[in-house]
Amino acid sequence: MVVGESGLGKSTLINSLFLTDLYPERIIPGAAEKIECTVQIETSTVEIEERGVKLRLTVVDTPGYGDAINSQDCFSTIISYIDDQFERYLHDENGLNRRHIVDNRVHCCFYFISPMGHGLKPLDVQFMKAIHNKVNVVPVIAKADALNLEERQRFKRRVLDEIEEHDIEIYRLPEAESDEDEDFKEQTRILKASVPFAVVGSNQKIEAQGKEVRGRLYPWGVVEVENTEHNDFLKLRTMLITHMQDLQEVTQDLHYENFRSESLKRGSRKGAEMDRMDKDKDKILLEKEAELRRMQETITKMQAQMRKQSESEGDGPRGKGLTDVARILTYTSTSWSPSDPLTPGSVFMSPE
Ligand SMILES: Nc1nc2c(ncn2[C@@H]2O[C@H](COP(=O)(O)OP(=O)(O)OP(=O)(O)O)[C@@H](O)[C@H]2O)c(=O)[nH]1
Ligand SMILES: [Mg+2]
Repeated sequence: MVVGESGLGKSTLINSLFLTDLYPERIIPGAAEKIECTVQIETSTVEIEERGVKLRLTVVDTPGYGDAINSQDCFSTIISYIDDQFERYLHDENGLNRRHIVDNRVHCCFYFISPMGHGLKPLDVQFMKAIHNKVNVVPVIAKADALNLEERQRFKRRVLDEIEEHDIEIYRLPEAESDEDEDFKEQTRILKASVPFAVVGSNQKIEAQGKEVRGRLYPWGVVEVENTEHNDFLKLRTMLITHMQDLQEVTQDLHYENFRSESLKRGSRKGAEMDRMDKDKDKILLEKEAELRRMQETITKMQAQMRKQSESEGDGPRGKGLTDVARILTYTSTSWSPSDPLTPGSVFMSPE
């Protein structure tokens, strides 16, 4: 995934990385349109072959971020996209067809930093902090041709210092294992030292020293994209390819686990709430039953007392007694409350 301010060369870098033109008919919006521009997430699948190994990647481009006034919308769209992929994976993992899960989780996010400022902008800090627990963030200094080598080094140092200062967790390349060959160890050391990668992208082929290269033509010469002396493009590409497995593992073990446990917690909180509601319902039902039982007992006692009374007055067992019960029952249903139980004595205090 590529994220960053608009116009920093995200789409161009994707094209340069995968030698494709993802947007051959793209029209770059004018300034007036750019204000309206919101994040539009576009995904494309690319197949790359590296030393005979075919890799299929999903590239997620987020054009226009940072140029819209409503930057919070940009944030939430990208964050929702990342969460959605986790959610889908979790759903598939819990489903029946677990063998054929398509893993569309975001394993790596190139975060583009403008070379024009003095380091990170407040929005960069805010955004990186919002995603650093969800995805492997790889900071990238865009349009490195805007800086000379000295400025580039200074800028890199500053960005790293600010990342530390703000407790931003970026993706850390793992140390090479001791049994790896020396070349790989050296490569890892160089890659580690190059973070944040200062890159140049281009979709143009230019003639330089008799050969055609991807690059940018300036009056003073050509900046070659695939030249490690000119910029870190090749290092970024190497990092992505050689550490793809580690990026996936960190996503699985750290970011996805975070998401999964959060989602379980959310689920169990919901479950506990439902349990509590069920218990409350049971309690109310029990109270109602006890209430009914008490009423029933009162009525039975009253009936017995009435029967006794009418027998002693010489009336038949039915008649007056029944009307009294009817009256009492009406009374009971309107004014009886569990805290104010009627005693048979008070019931017989007939208003007449
Ligand atoms: N100088 C310089 N210009 C570049 C570089 N990469 C891209 N550009 C130019 O910057 C402009 C914007 O490039 P895009 O790739 O469209 O930028 P984006 O980040 O995708 O922009 P949005 O999609 O609007 O977010 C184009 O004119 C590119 O040619 C670079 O490394 N150096
Ligand atoms: Mg773009």
